[in-house]
Amino acid sequence: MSVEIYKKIADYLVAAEVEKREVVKVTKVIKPDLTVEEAYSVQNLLVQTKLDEGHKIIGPKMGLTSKAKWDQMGVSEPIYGYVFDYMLIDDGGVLPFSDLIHPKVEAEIAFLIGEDIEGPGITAEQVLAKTQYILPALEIIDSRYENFNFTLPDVVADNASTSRVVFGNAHSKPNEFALELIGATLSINGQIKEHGTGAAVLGHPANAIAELANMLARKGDKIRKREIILSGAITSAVMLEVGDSVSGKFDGLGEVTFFVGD
Ligand code: OOG
Ligand code: MG
Repeated sequence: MSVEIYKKIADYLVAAEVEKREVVKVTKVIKPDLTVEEAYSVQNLLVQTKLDEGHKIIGPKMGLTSKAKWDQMGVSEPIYGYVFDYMLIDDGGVLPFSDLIHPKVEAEIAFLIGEDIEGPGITAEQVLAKTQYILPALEIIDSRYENFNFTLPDVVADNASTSRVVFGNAHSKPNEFALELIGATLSINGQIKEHGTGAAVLGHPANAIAELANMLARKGDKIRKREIILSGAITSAVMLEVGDSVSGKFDGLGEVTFFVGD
């Protein structure tokens, strides 16, 4: 019985993404008592649907890892979702606005993983030792829910609003920087919209990756070699419009940009 309802919710959310239309949150119209654990079962089915369609996982991602995001979204617990190959946009490339519903952008620090990381009990130090490179990134989130209005189980079921990602071309070794001290700015059309530091992400972005490994361990899963993982937005997300020229600048890590086309 429950598997049927999880599948119904997964299909509801995949259809919203494919048809590029917002829907009412699951806890309002399908299952008011959906728990976070059940929501991850829905997410598993949604991910499986995409795998069955031939899409490949680039890596899991963390979300809701900073106070700025907690205050903006009204949900204050870290979550994870999955980034797929069809979501990638080249650094300096174009995001067609008409492909999405109501996109927002976030500045994030990404980790290219050099060795499998299997929880529980993983620490930030272990994550850094198994990280090959650090990359600057911009994530484009596009909640399938109207007005980005959701509860924790809703957003987990919706693959953590994951939609598109731009990874920067610059690669840095993790030991070259104190990631918690890196300053990041998010600018649109040359104007700074948001700024923050790496420490905003659970004290240190590697803590977010460690937390991810420990959360994945609860379902018998792990972080895999060669995955590229977003550690979560440093600042609030910013709404995008056609014609926006977007830039994320990270001290020492470099810049990543994209343009919003129609
Ligand atoms: C959920 C996704 C959050 C992040 O980096 O915090 C996220 C949302 O805000 O819609 O990707
Ligand atoms: Mg994000």
